[in-house]
Amino acid sequence: MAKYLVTGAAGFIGRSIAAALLARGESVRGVDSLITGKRSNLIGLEAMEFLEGDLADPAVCVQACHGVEIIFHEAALASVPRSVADPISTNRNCVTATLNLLVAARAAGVRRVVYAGSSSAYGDTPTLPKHEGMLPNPISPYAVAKLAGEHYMQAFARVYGLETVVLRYFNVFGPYQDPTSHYSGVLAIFCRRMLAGDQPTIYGDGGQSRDFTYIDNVVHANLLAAAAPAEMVAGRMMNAATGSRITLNDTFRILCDLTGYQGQPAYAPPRAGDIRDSLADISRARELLGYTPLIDFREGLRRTVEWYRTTQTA
Ligand code: UD2
Repeated sequence: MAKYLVTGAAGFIGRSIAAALLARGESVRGVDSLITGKRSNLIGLEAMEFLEGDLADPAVCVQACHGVEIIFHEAALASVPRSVADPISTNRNCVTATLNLLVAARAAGVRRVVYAGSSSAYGDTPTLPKHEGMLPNPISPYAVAKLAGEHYMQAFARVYGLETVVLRYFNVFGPYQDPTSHYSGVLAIFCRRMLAGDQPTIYGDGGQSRDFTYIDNVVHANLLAAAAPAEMVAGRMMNAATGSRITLNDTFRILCDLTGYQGQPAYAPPRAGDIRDSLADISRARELLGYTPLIDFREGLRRTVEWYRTTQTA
């Protein structure tokens, strides 16, 4: 019987958490609809019990939660522009799926759920860094959907005593992030294109900034959140990030060095729903989890470029 359930286990973040758990010798079940997750991401995770299914179907949630003690809920339909194009699908895969999972988790006697929140909840307010005491201000359907999941987590902690912990991720990047979709994260897209000698496109003037967070830091935060005493973390929400930011223009220049790309970026109009600046205050995660980032942005980007260099053929 699996002790841990990882939802979205064939996706970028879920697969990385599952790998870390397996490396520790834990028993892990993974569930994924394979809508955006990829079967190839399961290579190396053969010790994980894998269930293909859609959490928007309550029966799948029941099957996934059976016998489990702790859930890492990473399954989602990521991307702000995807949600602008199709808010119904984002709601189904982020909100309906999350509520179904919580209902099934409670019924199965699951002890703790660690939820992948999103920095998009803060919206486009000028205050930096973003701290957890700020009022949420979601401006895209994606941000609304991820924030609704946070509120469900907190409600299930208060009303049913489920130990839920929300980690608000800030622009996670690293190996296994899908670079092939128009809706992929910007660093995955840029790495792939620039390594292939193709021109990347910057939406807006490139002055927008992000607290890009290397995947190992987020995995670390999750493992800490699963292990922290309930009185410290149950029903709480905290940022998971690095606490530093960089603009897209500066990131492009670093990527030129790392990839050898010699051209200029193309510039296109800003995307609807986009946020200008994002930077986390990480003091709450430090205090509640003892979290400190393990890998800084430049080292993370170096490792990421190397991973794409060796795994992408075109
Ligand atoms: C949001 C969340 C992030 C995560 C993510 C999931 C914020 C601040 N961050 O990321 O935490 O939940 O959603 O999808 O809300 N861009 C280009 N060229 C490209 C692709 C993107 O210039 O080819 C720009 C894009 O317009 C944006 C920046 O790069 O200004 C980052 O875009 P992204 O899609 O990687 O992530 P973002 O910030 O929407």
